[in-house]
Amino acid sequence: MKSDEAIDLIRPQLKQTRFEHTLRVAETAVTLAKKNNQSVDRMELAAILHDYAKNFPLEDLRQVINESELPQDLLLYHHELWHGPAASVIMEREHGITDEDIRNAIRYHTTGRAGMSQFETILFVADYVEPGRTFPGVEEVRETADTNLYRAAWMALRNTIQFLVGKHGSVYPDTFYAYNDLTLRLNGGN
Ligand code: DGI
Ligand code: FE
Ligand code: FE
Repeated sequence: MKSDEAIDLIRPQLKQTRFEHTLRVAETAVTLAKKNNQSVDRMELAAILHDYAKNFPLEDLRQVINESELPQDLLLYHHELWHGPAASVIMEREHGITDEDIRNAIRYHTTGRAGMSQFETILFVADYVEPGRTFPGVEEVRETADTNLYRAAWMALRNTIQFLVGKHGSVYPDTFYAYNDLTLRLNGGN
């Protein structure tokens, strides 16, 4: 799939503000891909597709997960966690996306996971720091992303965990696994 085909695919599925977010994520991810010698075209495609299922009815997302090989425990957690995994399945089944890096980047873009590839980490960070984001602390993560991709991902995970715990929410295990994995990778075991 080419990026203009991907844009035609997502545009009718997304609200205007979500579509604009997606274009900013793509631009940010492409910049980070260039800086880290990752494949620019594949990164752009992953970014354009990452929120494909974000505005789907929740019953549709639930059904996609139910009828897939995805872990069913996703359905016990916040519905915000459903659109990435669901999109990765739909892209493979209905749109012939077989590229593992692209599918994993889409699948794990919300939660992260232990052992994220550099490709996945770039989309994860780009989604967090795109210029439209105004989370508390985002500016520090944005600056860090320029020089230390994995530290930026660690900071984004830390902020998200703190945010979720602060509002007494649940945290999906993959988010903790991602945070712990990067803590060990960055600090060598502390
Ligand atoms: O789809 P976007 O808004 O672009 O961003 P996203 O896919 O990263 O969704 C982010 C929201 O999901 C984030 O603001 C918090 C929420 N969320 C709920 N439960 C969890 C979670 N995020 C993570 N990482 N882990 C959770 O368990
Ligand atoms: Fe998302
Ligand atoms: Fe997004």
